[in-house]
Amino acid sequence: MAITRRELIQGATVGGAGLVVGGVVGKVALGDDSGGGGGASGLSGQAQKVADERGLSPDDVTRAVKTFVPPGRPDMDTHMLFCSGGHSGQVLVMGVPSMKIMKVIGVFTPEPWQGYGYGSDADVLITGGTTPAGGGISKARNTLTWGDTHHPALSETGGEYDGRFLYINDRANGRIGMVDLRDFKTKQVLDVPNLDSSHGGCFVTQNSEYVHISTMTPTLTDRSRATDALTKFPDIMRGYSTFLAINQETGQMELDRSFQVELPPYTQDLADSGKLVSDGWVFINSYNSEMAVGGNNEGGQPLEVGASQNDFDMMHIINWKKAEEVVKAGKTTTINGVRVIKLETAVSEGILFLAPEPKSPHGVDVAPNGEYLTVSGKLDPHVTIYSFTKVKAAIEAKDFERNDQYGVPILKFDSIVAGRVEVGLGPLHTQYDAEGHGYTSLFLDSAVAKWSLGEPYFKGDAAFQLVDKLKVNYNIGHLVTMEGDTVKPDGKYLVSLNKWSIDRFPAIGTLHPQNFQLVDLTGEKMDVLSDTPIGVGEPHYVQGMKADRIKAWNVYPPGTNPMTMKPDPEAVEAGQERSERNGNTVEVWMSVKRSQFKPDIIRANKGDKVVLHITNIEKTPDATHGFAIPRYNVNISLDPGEVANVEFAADAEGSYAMYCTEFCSALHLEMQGWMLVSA
Ligand code: RUQ
Ligand code: CUA
Repeated sequence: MAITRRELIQGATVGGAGLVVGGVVGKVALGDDSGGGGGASGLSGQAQKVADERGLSPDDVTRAVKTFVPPGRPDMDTHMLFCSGGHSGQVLVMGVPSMKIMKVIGVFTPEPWQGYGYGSDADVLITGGTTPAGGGISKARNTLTWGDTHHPALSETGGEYDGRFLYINDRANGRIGMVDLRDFKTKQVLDVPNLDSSHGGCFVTQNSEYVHISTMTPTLTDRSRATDALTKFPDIMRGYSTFLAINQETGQMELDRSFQVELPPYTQDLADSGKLVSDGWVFINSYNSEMAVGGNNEGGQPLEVGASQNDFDMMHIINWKKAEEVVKAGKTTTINGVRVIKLETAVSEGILFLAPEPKSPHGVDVAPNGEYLTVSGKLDPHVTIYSFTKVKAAIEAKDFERNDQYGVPILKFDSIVAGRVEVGLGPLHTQYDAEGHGYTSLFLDSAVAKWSLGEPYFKGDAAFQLVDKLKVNYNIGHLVTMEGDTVKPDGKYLVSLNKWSIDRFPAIGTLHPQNFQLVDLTGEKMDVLSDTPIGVGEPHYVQGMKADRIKAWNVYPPGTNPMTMKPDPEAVEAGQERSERNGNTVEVWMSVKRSQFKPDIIRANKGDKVVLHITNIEKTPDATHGFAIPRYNVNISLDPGEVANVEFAADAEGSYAMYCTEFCSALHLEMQGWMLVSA
């Protein structure tokens, strides 16, 4: 049974193409239940009857056929979305075009089904989650019970997704998590020094040398100066662009190989990595270069007014390859456990430059060829497209307008802009297809604008033109095209991430779900294929990857600890189970399989330390077992082959019926045992 299924799943990723082509799809698409006949022009027989009964128009039927995934055809979800779960602190994995949620991955909050966050050694929320050096308030952060997952960043090789790791930042608390795509589990939560918050600055460099994360609100690195923080804001607050070095084997971020570039205390916002011609550079847009601090209750202006004074804010342009050399040369200062290139050094070494961006900018998105950088102005109906070639030439020629108050050179707007396109109201984010189109979300218009880039994609009058506009429902924030952040977008679909849904779903209370709209990009006009309610968090941003890039393990080799993906020294095989008492420590080596725990009785005295090493000795995929101890908040999940180590104090006496939380077999309810804690 299991082998058949595995073959099917492998068929989906390896040999799936054979299933898709040929007569199978043709027959289903035409809805001919007799298995023959049926014309490409329309429906026949029963399919037409059903469409009529349900009041479906021919367009509805076409959309349904484009998105329907028949039972048992996993290969037909050609792409996978990795979605931030917003305030849920989790990541959602969804299939495209089905738009079905396949997985919820706990990152910054516990995920009960997978036993994530309940005290096993796989619980990086408790055992990790702080910087080795302590990021100032790490202890307080350890008690955090939520995070705001924001910008997912899939690892890349040569600017293409490689299906190895996923990084995601915590907007609220300046942390970053790493999900291992071998088993889709979170392996690291890092509390990034000198970052109190972060927004859209999370991405990987072209070959995943680094994952980047930058401050949003500037940081008070000397926490003892809170009283002066707002009055001496320009002097004592700073931004930080962080390059976290990635271990290529494990995906772990290694702080001792990482560095930061200190930035002016503007509010650094969205960021993106250079690619191909611009590899080695990063771009961070900012707002509030006015350095407004609010204070409407202390005689000041509201922040929204103070931060909207300037006609231009500043895009930060950082040469990270050069920064790497400066770090190697030792020209850094260690602040809170990380090497920092101070602002003066960044200027004198030619690492940091600024470029004017119009009207409360949002988003900086690098085109697939690395040449174009698109910035939106939230208060400007245009997108501005910069040319990297021009940026580089201006830097080399030292063609600067002036320096800002920190001495950072500001490039001349007119000498680096390639084009501007009037797209509509409230432009935010841009994605691309492979043919040289940009797709920009318009928050105020509730629309997606499709427009053309310049050469080599479009020449002369055809360049920088609005091509199409699509209404979405409603208030779009981000949007994503498949592989749209890479050098090779796979532009068949776009997903519009809408903040509001108002009337799109049945009434389910005063807070409506957010709405992911799947958009077909293959026709001349963009077309909305489906609405998908998302009732979790505020799913903020998403990356979409070809499904066949995922090389997830089907089952762990026996005795694997997911934290290392290697054999766990405490793993047991059948027959090796035992318990030992050593002073006040009770240590148990337990196996689990259908349908028993062995040993199934644990005896402890009140005050003992209990250490459990639990091995799921099953080899069959999906033969997962849970292990829960009521009232002790112990809730572990063990996939076949997996080992978990748990430690807790037996501090409450009584008899506790441990049980398997997974409906694993006909005798699942009998998969139970006792923990007896005596006075
Ligand atoms: S950024 S507003 Cu991802 Cu638009 Cu948060
Ligand atoms: Cu194991 Cu239920």
